[in-house]
Amino acid sequence: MSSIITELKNGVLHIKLNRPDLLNSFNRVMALSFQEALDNANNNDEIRAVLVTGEGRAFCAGQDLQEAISSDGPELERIVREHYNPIILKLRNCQKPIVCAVNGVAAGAGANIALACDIVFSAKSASYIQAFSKIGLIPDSGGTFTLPRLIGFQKASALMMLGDKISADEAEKLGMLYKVVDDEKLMDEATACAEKLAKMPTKGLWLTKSALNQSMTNSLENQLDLEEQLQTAAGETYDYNEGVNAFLEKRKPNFKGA
Ligand code: T3D
Repeated sequence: MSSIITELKNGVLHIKLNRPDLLNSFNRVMALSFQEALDNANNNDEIRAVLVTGEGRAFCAGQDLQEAISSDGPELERIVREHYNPIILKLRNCQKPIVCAVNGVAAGAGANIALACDIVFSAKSASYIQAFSKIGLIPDSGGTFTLPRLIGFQKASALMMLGDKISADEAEKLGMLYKVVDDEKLMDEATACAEKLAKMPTKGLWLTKSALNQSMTNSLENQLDLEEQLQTAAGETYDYNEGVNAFLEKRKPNFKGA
């Protein structure tokens, strides 16, 4: 059984984490397969958006702790360097928008991988746990970068130190995610969003994501310079021309993603 299932449909690469018996926790094979799927999303022009979700009752319980303590398994340093760091960089640097449908509990690296996606939908029954402190670890997978920027330093400190489980509604209220939806509507809503993105100007969306990525660390002056540079690049795309012409001609645009 493959630990990552992929399917390309209507311009969207669906990526499903598939180790449901272990709540989709990551072992090395799954981490490397996930990276491969993200590389494919980035490099294949037919893919214009990505949708990540989990099989079964969980989204992802983070690192497979059996593997982490096994003498045959990769040591902790390699797990972070070769599994989670590349996953987060590939999510943030993927030139296609990434929607995440959190279908159940998201713990440890599983929570921080979800938060690194561009638009996060959550099932109402899902929950979020910065589980690391409970086993003496620090939050990895970009958590110490992303979470304080999403919800503020104080709330992030408390969630990371206490390791409390929070509900989807609470996570939405804190600003951790885009939208909570009823469980039975989760996949329909998240798929509709990904399919909508897949018909939009892909290059423009990537330039937007790139600007947002850099806004995390830039000064206002540097960010304004960056906007000038990226707007110039956006103005050179086919889709910009098509968008303006369609508006003026009062018709629907037909974006190519170029
Ligand atoms: O080397 C390193 O570790 C560095 C990398 C760090 C990155 C990290 O992600 S560290 C954080 C690792 N994750 C956790 O600490 C979370 C562990 N899991 C849980 O706390 C709970 O399972 C949940 C809160 C996520 C869900 O609880 P519940 O009660 O709904 O389910 P459960 O009964 O605990 O789990 C169901 C099964 O999945 C169970 O197996 P069994 O008894 O049916 O055979 C459980 O052992 C297994 N499972 C759940 N999480 C993991 C796991 N097995 C291995 N690794 C897991 N992370």
